[in-house]
Amino acid sequence: MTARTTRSHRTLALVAMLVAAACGGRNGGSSGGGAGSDVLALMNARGLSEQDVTAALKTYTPTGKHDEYYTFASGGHGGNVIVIGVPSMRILKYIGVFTPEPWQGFGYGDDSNAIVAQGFRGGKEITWADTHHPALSETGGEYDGRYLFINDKCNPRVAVIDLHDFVTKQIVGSELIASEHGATFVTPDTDYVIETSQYPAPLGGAYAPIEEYDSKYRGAMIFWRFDKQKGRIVPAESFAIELPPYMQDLADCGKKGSDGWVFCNSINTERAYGGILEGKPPLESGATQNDMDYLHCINWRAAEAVAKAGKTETIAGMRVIRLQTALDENLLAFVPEPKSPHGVDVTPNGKFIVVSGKLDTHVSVYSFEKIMDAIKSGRFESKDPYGIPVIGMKDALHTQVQLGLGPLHTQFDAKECVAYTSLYVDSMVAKWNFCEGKLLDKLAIHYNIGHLMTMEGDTTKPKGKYLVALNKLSIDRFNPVGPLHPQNHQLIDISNDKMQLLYDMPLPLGEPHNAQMVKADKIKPIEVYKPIGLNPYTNEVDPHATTTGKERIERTAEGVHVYMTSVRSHFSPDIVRVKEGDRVFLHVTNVEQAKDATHGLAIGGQNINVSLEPGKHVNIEFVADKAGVFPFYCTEFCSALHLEMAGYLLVEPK
Ligand code: RUQ
Ligand code: CUA
Repeated sequence: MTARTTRSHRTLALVAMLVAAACGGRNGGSSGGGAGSDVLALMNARGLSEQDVTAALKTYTPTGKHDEYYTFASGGHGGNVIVIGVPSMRILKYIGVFTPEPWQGFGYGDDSNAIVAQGFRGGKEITWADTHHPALSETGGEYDGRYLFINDKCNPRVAVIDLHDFVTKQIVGSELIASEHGATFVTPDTDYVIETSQYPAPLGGAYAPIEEYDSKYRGAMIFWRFDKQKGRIVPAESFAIELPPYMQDLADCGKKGSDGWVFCNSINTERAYGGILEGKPPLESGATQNDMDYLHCINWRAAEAVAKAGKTETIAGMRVIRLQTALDENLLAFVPEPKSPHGVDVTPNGKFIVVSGKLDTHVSVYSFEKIMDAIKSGRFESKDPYGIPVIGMKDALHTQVQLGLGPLHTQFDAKECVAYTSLYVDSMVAKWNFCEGKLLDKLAIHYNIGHLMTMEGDTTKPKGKYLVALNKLSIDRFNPVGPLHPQNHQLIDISNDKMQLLYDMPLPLGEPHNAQMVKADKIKPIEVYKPIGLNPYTNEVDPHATTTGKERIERTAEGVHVYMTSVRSHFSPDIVRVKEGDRVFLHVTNVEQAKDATHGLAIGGQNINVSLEPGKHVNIEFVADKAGVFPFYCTEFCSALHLEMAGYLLVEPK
């Protein structure tokens, strides 16, 4: 038998099996004609291999079928979040976060403007962000499906997205720090959302010459207190810990036995700051002189008590535990980590901390128990220049495993002790065993892998099954679209000993830094806003909500208040008369409750575009500063008479 006929036979058998399964055995034994040979012909015509066909069958999701998992991916410098179904890799939604999102009517005139404005810094309007790390809220170390957090690396901010309606509800930021990267990470019960500075600067936004880097520049880790009941961060109950001017990077919280601690890696413990034109080495070479940087081990529960006891100083409105206090209170110890490390990930059992050295071929697996032993017995090998005790590498290490070039991030399997690490330089995923320190399998992925995500793979109960490689810049992968390439998510089947690549998904937005994947049945979104008149930003019936028959226009000292309803297929009132210079308040309630009764309201020349999902109430405020005739209309194709769902704003000249 030739290789080709063997392949055909195996494929036929596979197809026959599938057809049999699908048709309840009607075409069971047929291995020659019918559906089987059609599929073979199709495979030949499209040049598909048996591998391709299995991959297709593992991902294809027929019309009307739902996906088993949700992915929440960062939209990179799109400043948003992308919701994707797994395994189909179909995009389900873009959630506007720091960046206005017209489809959601987010940031185009209604109450959401106030959310976007929460993200302005020092009076500057900022409407973009570099979103990196989404984090799902957890209860007992497992995803609870309620909230999603995401950070902005450029303008240090953290956003709260409520997953009951997939809407951004809050943005917080502190001028304590000038940039960040290590965010967002949650404690196992989401008591805190952690955000850590990256590029050191004087705390609170002051100026100091860069030559005073060692003495005046600092890092800080912010613990944003999260109120799960209200679904909001409480800045007044949040606090920070001052850190030395290293570039703190990613963090992960302890779990189970290590709950109460957070581990944060760092780069540039050399404290290089560049100066190419001033005769100094570029930052990148200055920052890679040492063989070791420092893994920061922080006792956040003890820090919380220190903050509660008032041993803080307020800087830029944030309560800060100064470095000396942190030392006096034993909140902080270092462990050496090789060499310009990147990812840090706590294993699901909470016993080990995995760190990848970007410039080292190993992953280092530290033992929480050993670290605690060293701290308790005061066994330190040295102190850093700021007096922070450093535990000896051998006193903390469980094992090191050589995986390949440029290891970055690690995720975990449902199978005991099994981990997956991205290898940026090799463009591979390594599967390995962190208990025994053994490499198990490697898979070449397309190119430039950064993060990778397994199903609930950073919780205490990973679900295995799929892994997504988040690859930066999809050179040569898809039809060319000019010099700015899409990014590429690759779906990988990890249910067997050998990993199998299943699917390439171009992502036409910013770098897909990181993602979280959660079992779909944990997410329970509402379908309409109830009761009618609900304001999604207060989660209460809006005081300006209107019911059918109560629509009206009232002129007050502040301006003109229009109480409007929308219903298929009209706005009422549909003629709004105001005078040039009037402040106009449009209070619009969508009084419908059918799932598909979404309207939109757009007004020409005013940059106003809001989304009116069933039951939702919005408040729009603007100044009618130009006399003229401004048609407004519904932007969602809501009915056969959708085009007729329109009205006029008439601004009479003064
Ligand atoms: S980082 S590619 Cu912004 Cu998460 Cu590692
Ligand atoms: Cu309402 Cu179109």
